[in-house]
Amino acid sequence: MIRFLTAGESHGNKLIGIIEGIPANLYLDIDYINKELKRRQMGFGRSHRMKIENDEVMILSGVNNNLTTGSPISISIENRGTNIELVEITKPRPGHGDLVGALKYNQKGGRNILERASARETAMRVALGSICKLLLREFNIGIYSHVINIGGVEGAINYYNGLKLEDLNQADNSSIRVVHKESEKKMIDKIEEAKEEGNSLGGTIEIIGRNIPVGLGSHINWERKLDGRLAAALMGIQGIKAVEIGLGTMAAEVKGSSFQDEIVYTTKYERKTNHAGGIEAGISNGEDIVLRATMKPIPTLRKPLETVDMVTKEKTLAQFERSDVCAVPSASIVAENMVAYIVADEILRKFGGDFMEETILNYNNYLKYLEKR
Ligand code: EPS
Repeated sequence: MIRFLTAGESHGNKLIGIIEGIPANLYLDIDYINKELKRRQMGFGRSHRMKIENDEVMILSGVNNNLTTGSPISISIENRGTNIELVEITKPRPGHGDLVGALKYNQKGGRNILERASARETAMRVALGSICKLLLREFNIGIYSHVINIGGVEGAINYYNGLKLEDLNQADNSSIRVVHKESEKKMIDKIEEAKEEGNSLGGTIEIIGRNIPVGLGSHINWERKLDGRLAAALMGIQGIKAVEIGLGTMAAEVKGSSFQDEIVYTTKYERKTNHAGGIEAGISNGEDIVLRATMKPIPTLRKPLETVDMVTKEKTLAQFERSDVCAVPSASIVAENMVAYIVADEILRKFGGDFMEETILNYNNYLKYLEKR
């Protein structure tokens, strides 16, 4: 079982993370972790701060000679873009945590709330999640993502609409992680338009897990269901308002005979289609895991909305400070890494092992068992 914790504020000194439960002898490829951090920092529509930050991890414990030791791994990431004036936020931004957080924690305004609510924290989630990705790499499991909607502009290609694995690798070549060139252009135009207006945009991400074995998660109790755990992990990312699995909300539109995925046997059990998104009864079924997450538009607007001054209680306009216009491409990398965390945790729950060789042995044994079924 893996657990992790992050600490740190958006404009504080650094971010700190601890991850526990990673078996010993996993090769901790620091370049890979730093590359994941870089992927999160790209994206047309991000604020100027992304040019200032150059995220790199420092490993503080749990690793010796690039191999994990089985002890908790602790990491830090330096904050650089911290030279803004940290004024109190007493004109709370609608949709941000400013007001609710200030009331809950008895703060004058939203400053101490936004410092932690900020998506800056997701840099650490990516660093920790990428350790989980490294673990999954040992099992040849890959987690991919691409952007399929920005501000209502729908991408022409998605999982159910002709997406190929090569397309997924292409996502990193796009500044907004969109695989279809024409759609990409329309979405960039939409971001430009929102920027001009002092507005912001949300969008939808598709996340795909490949080569995930049958049998992760369980039907036996609600909190062990793989779909529930993945949904919670995605919903916990800043700004995410909806999560879908497989055909998702489309399930309401079709009859059972066209929704359910018929079972066939080749060299193993397979499905003719994958409307379920690779999960049945909370258990992975061996098909691709297909998830979608929708992010709302960023609440900080250069052309602010109406709010209430927390000092005078008068009607006013929300405070503005440096922010992104659209952070959907970055959120897709965070989503990949949160999914990697859940899948890696499920792998260890099922196969155990205090050191990687042991986990791999157990895993291969299970694959042998499956061959006989
Ligand atoms: C964010 C606002 C911006 C973003 C930040 C998230 O930061 P600042 O307020 O300093 O301009 O750049 O994102 C990151 C720093 C990051 O690493 O993703 C917010 O309000 O959530």
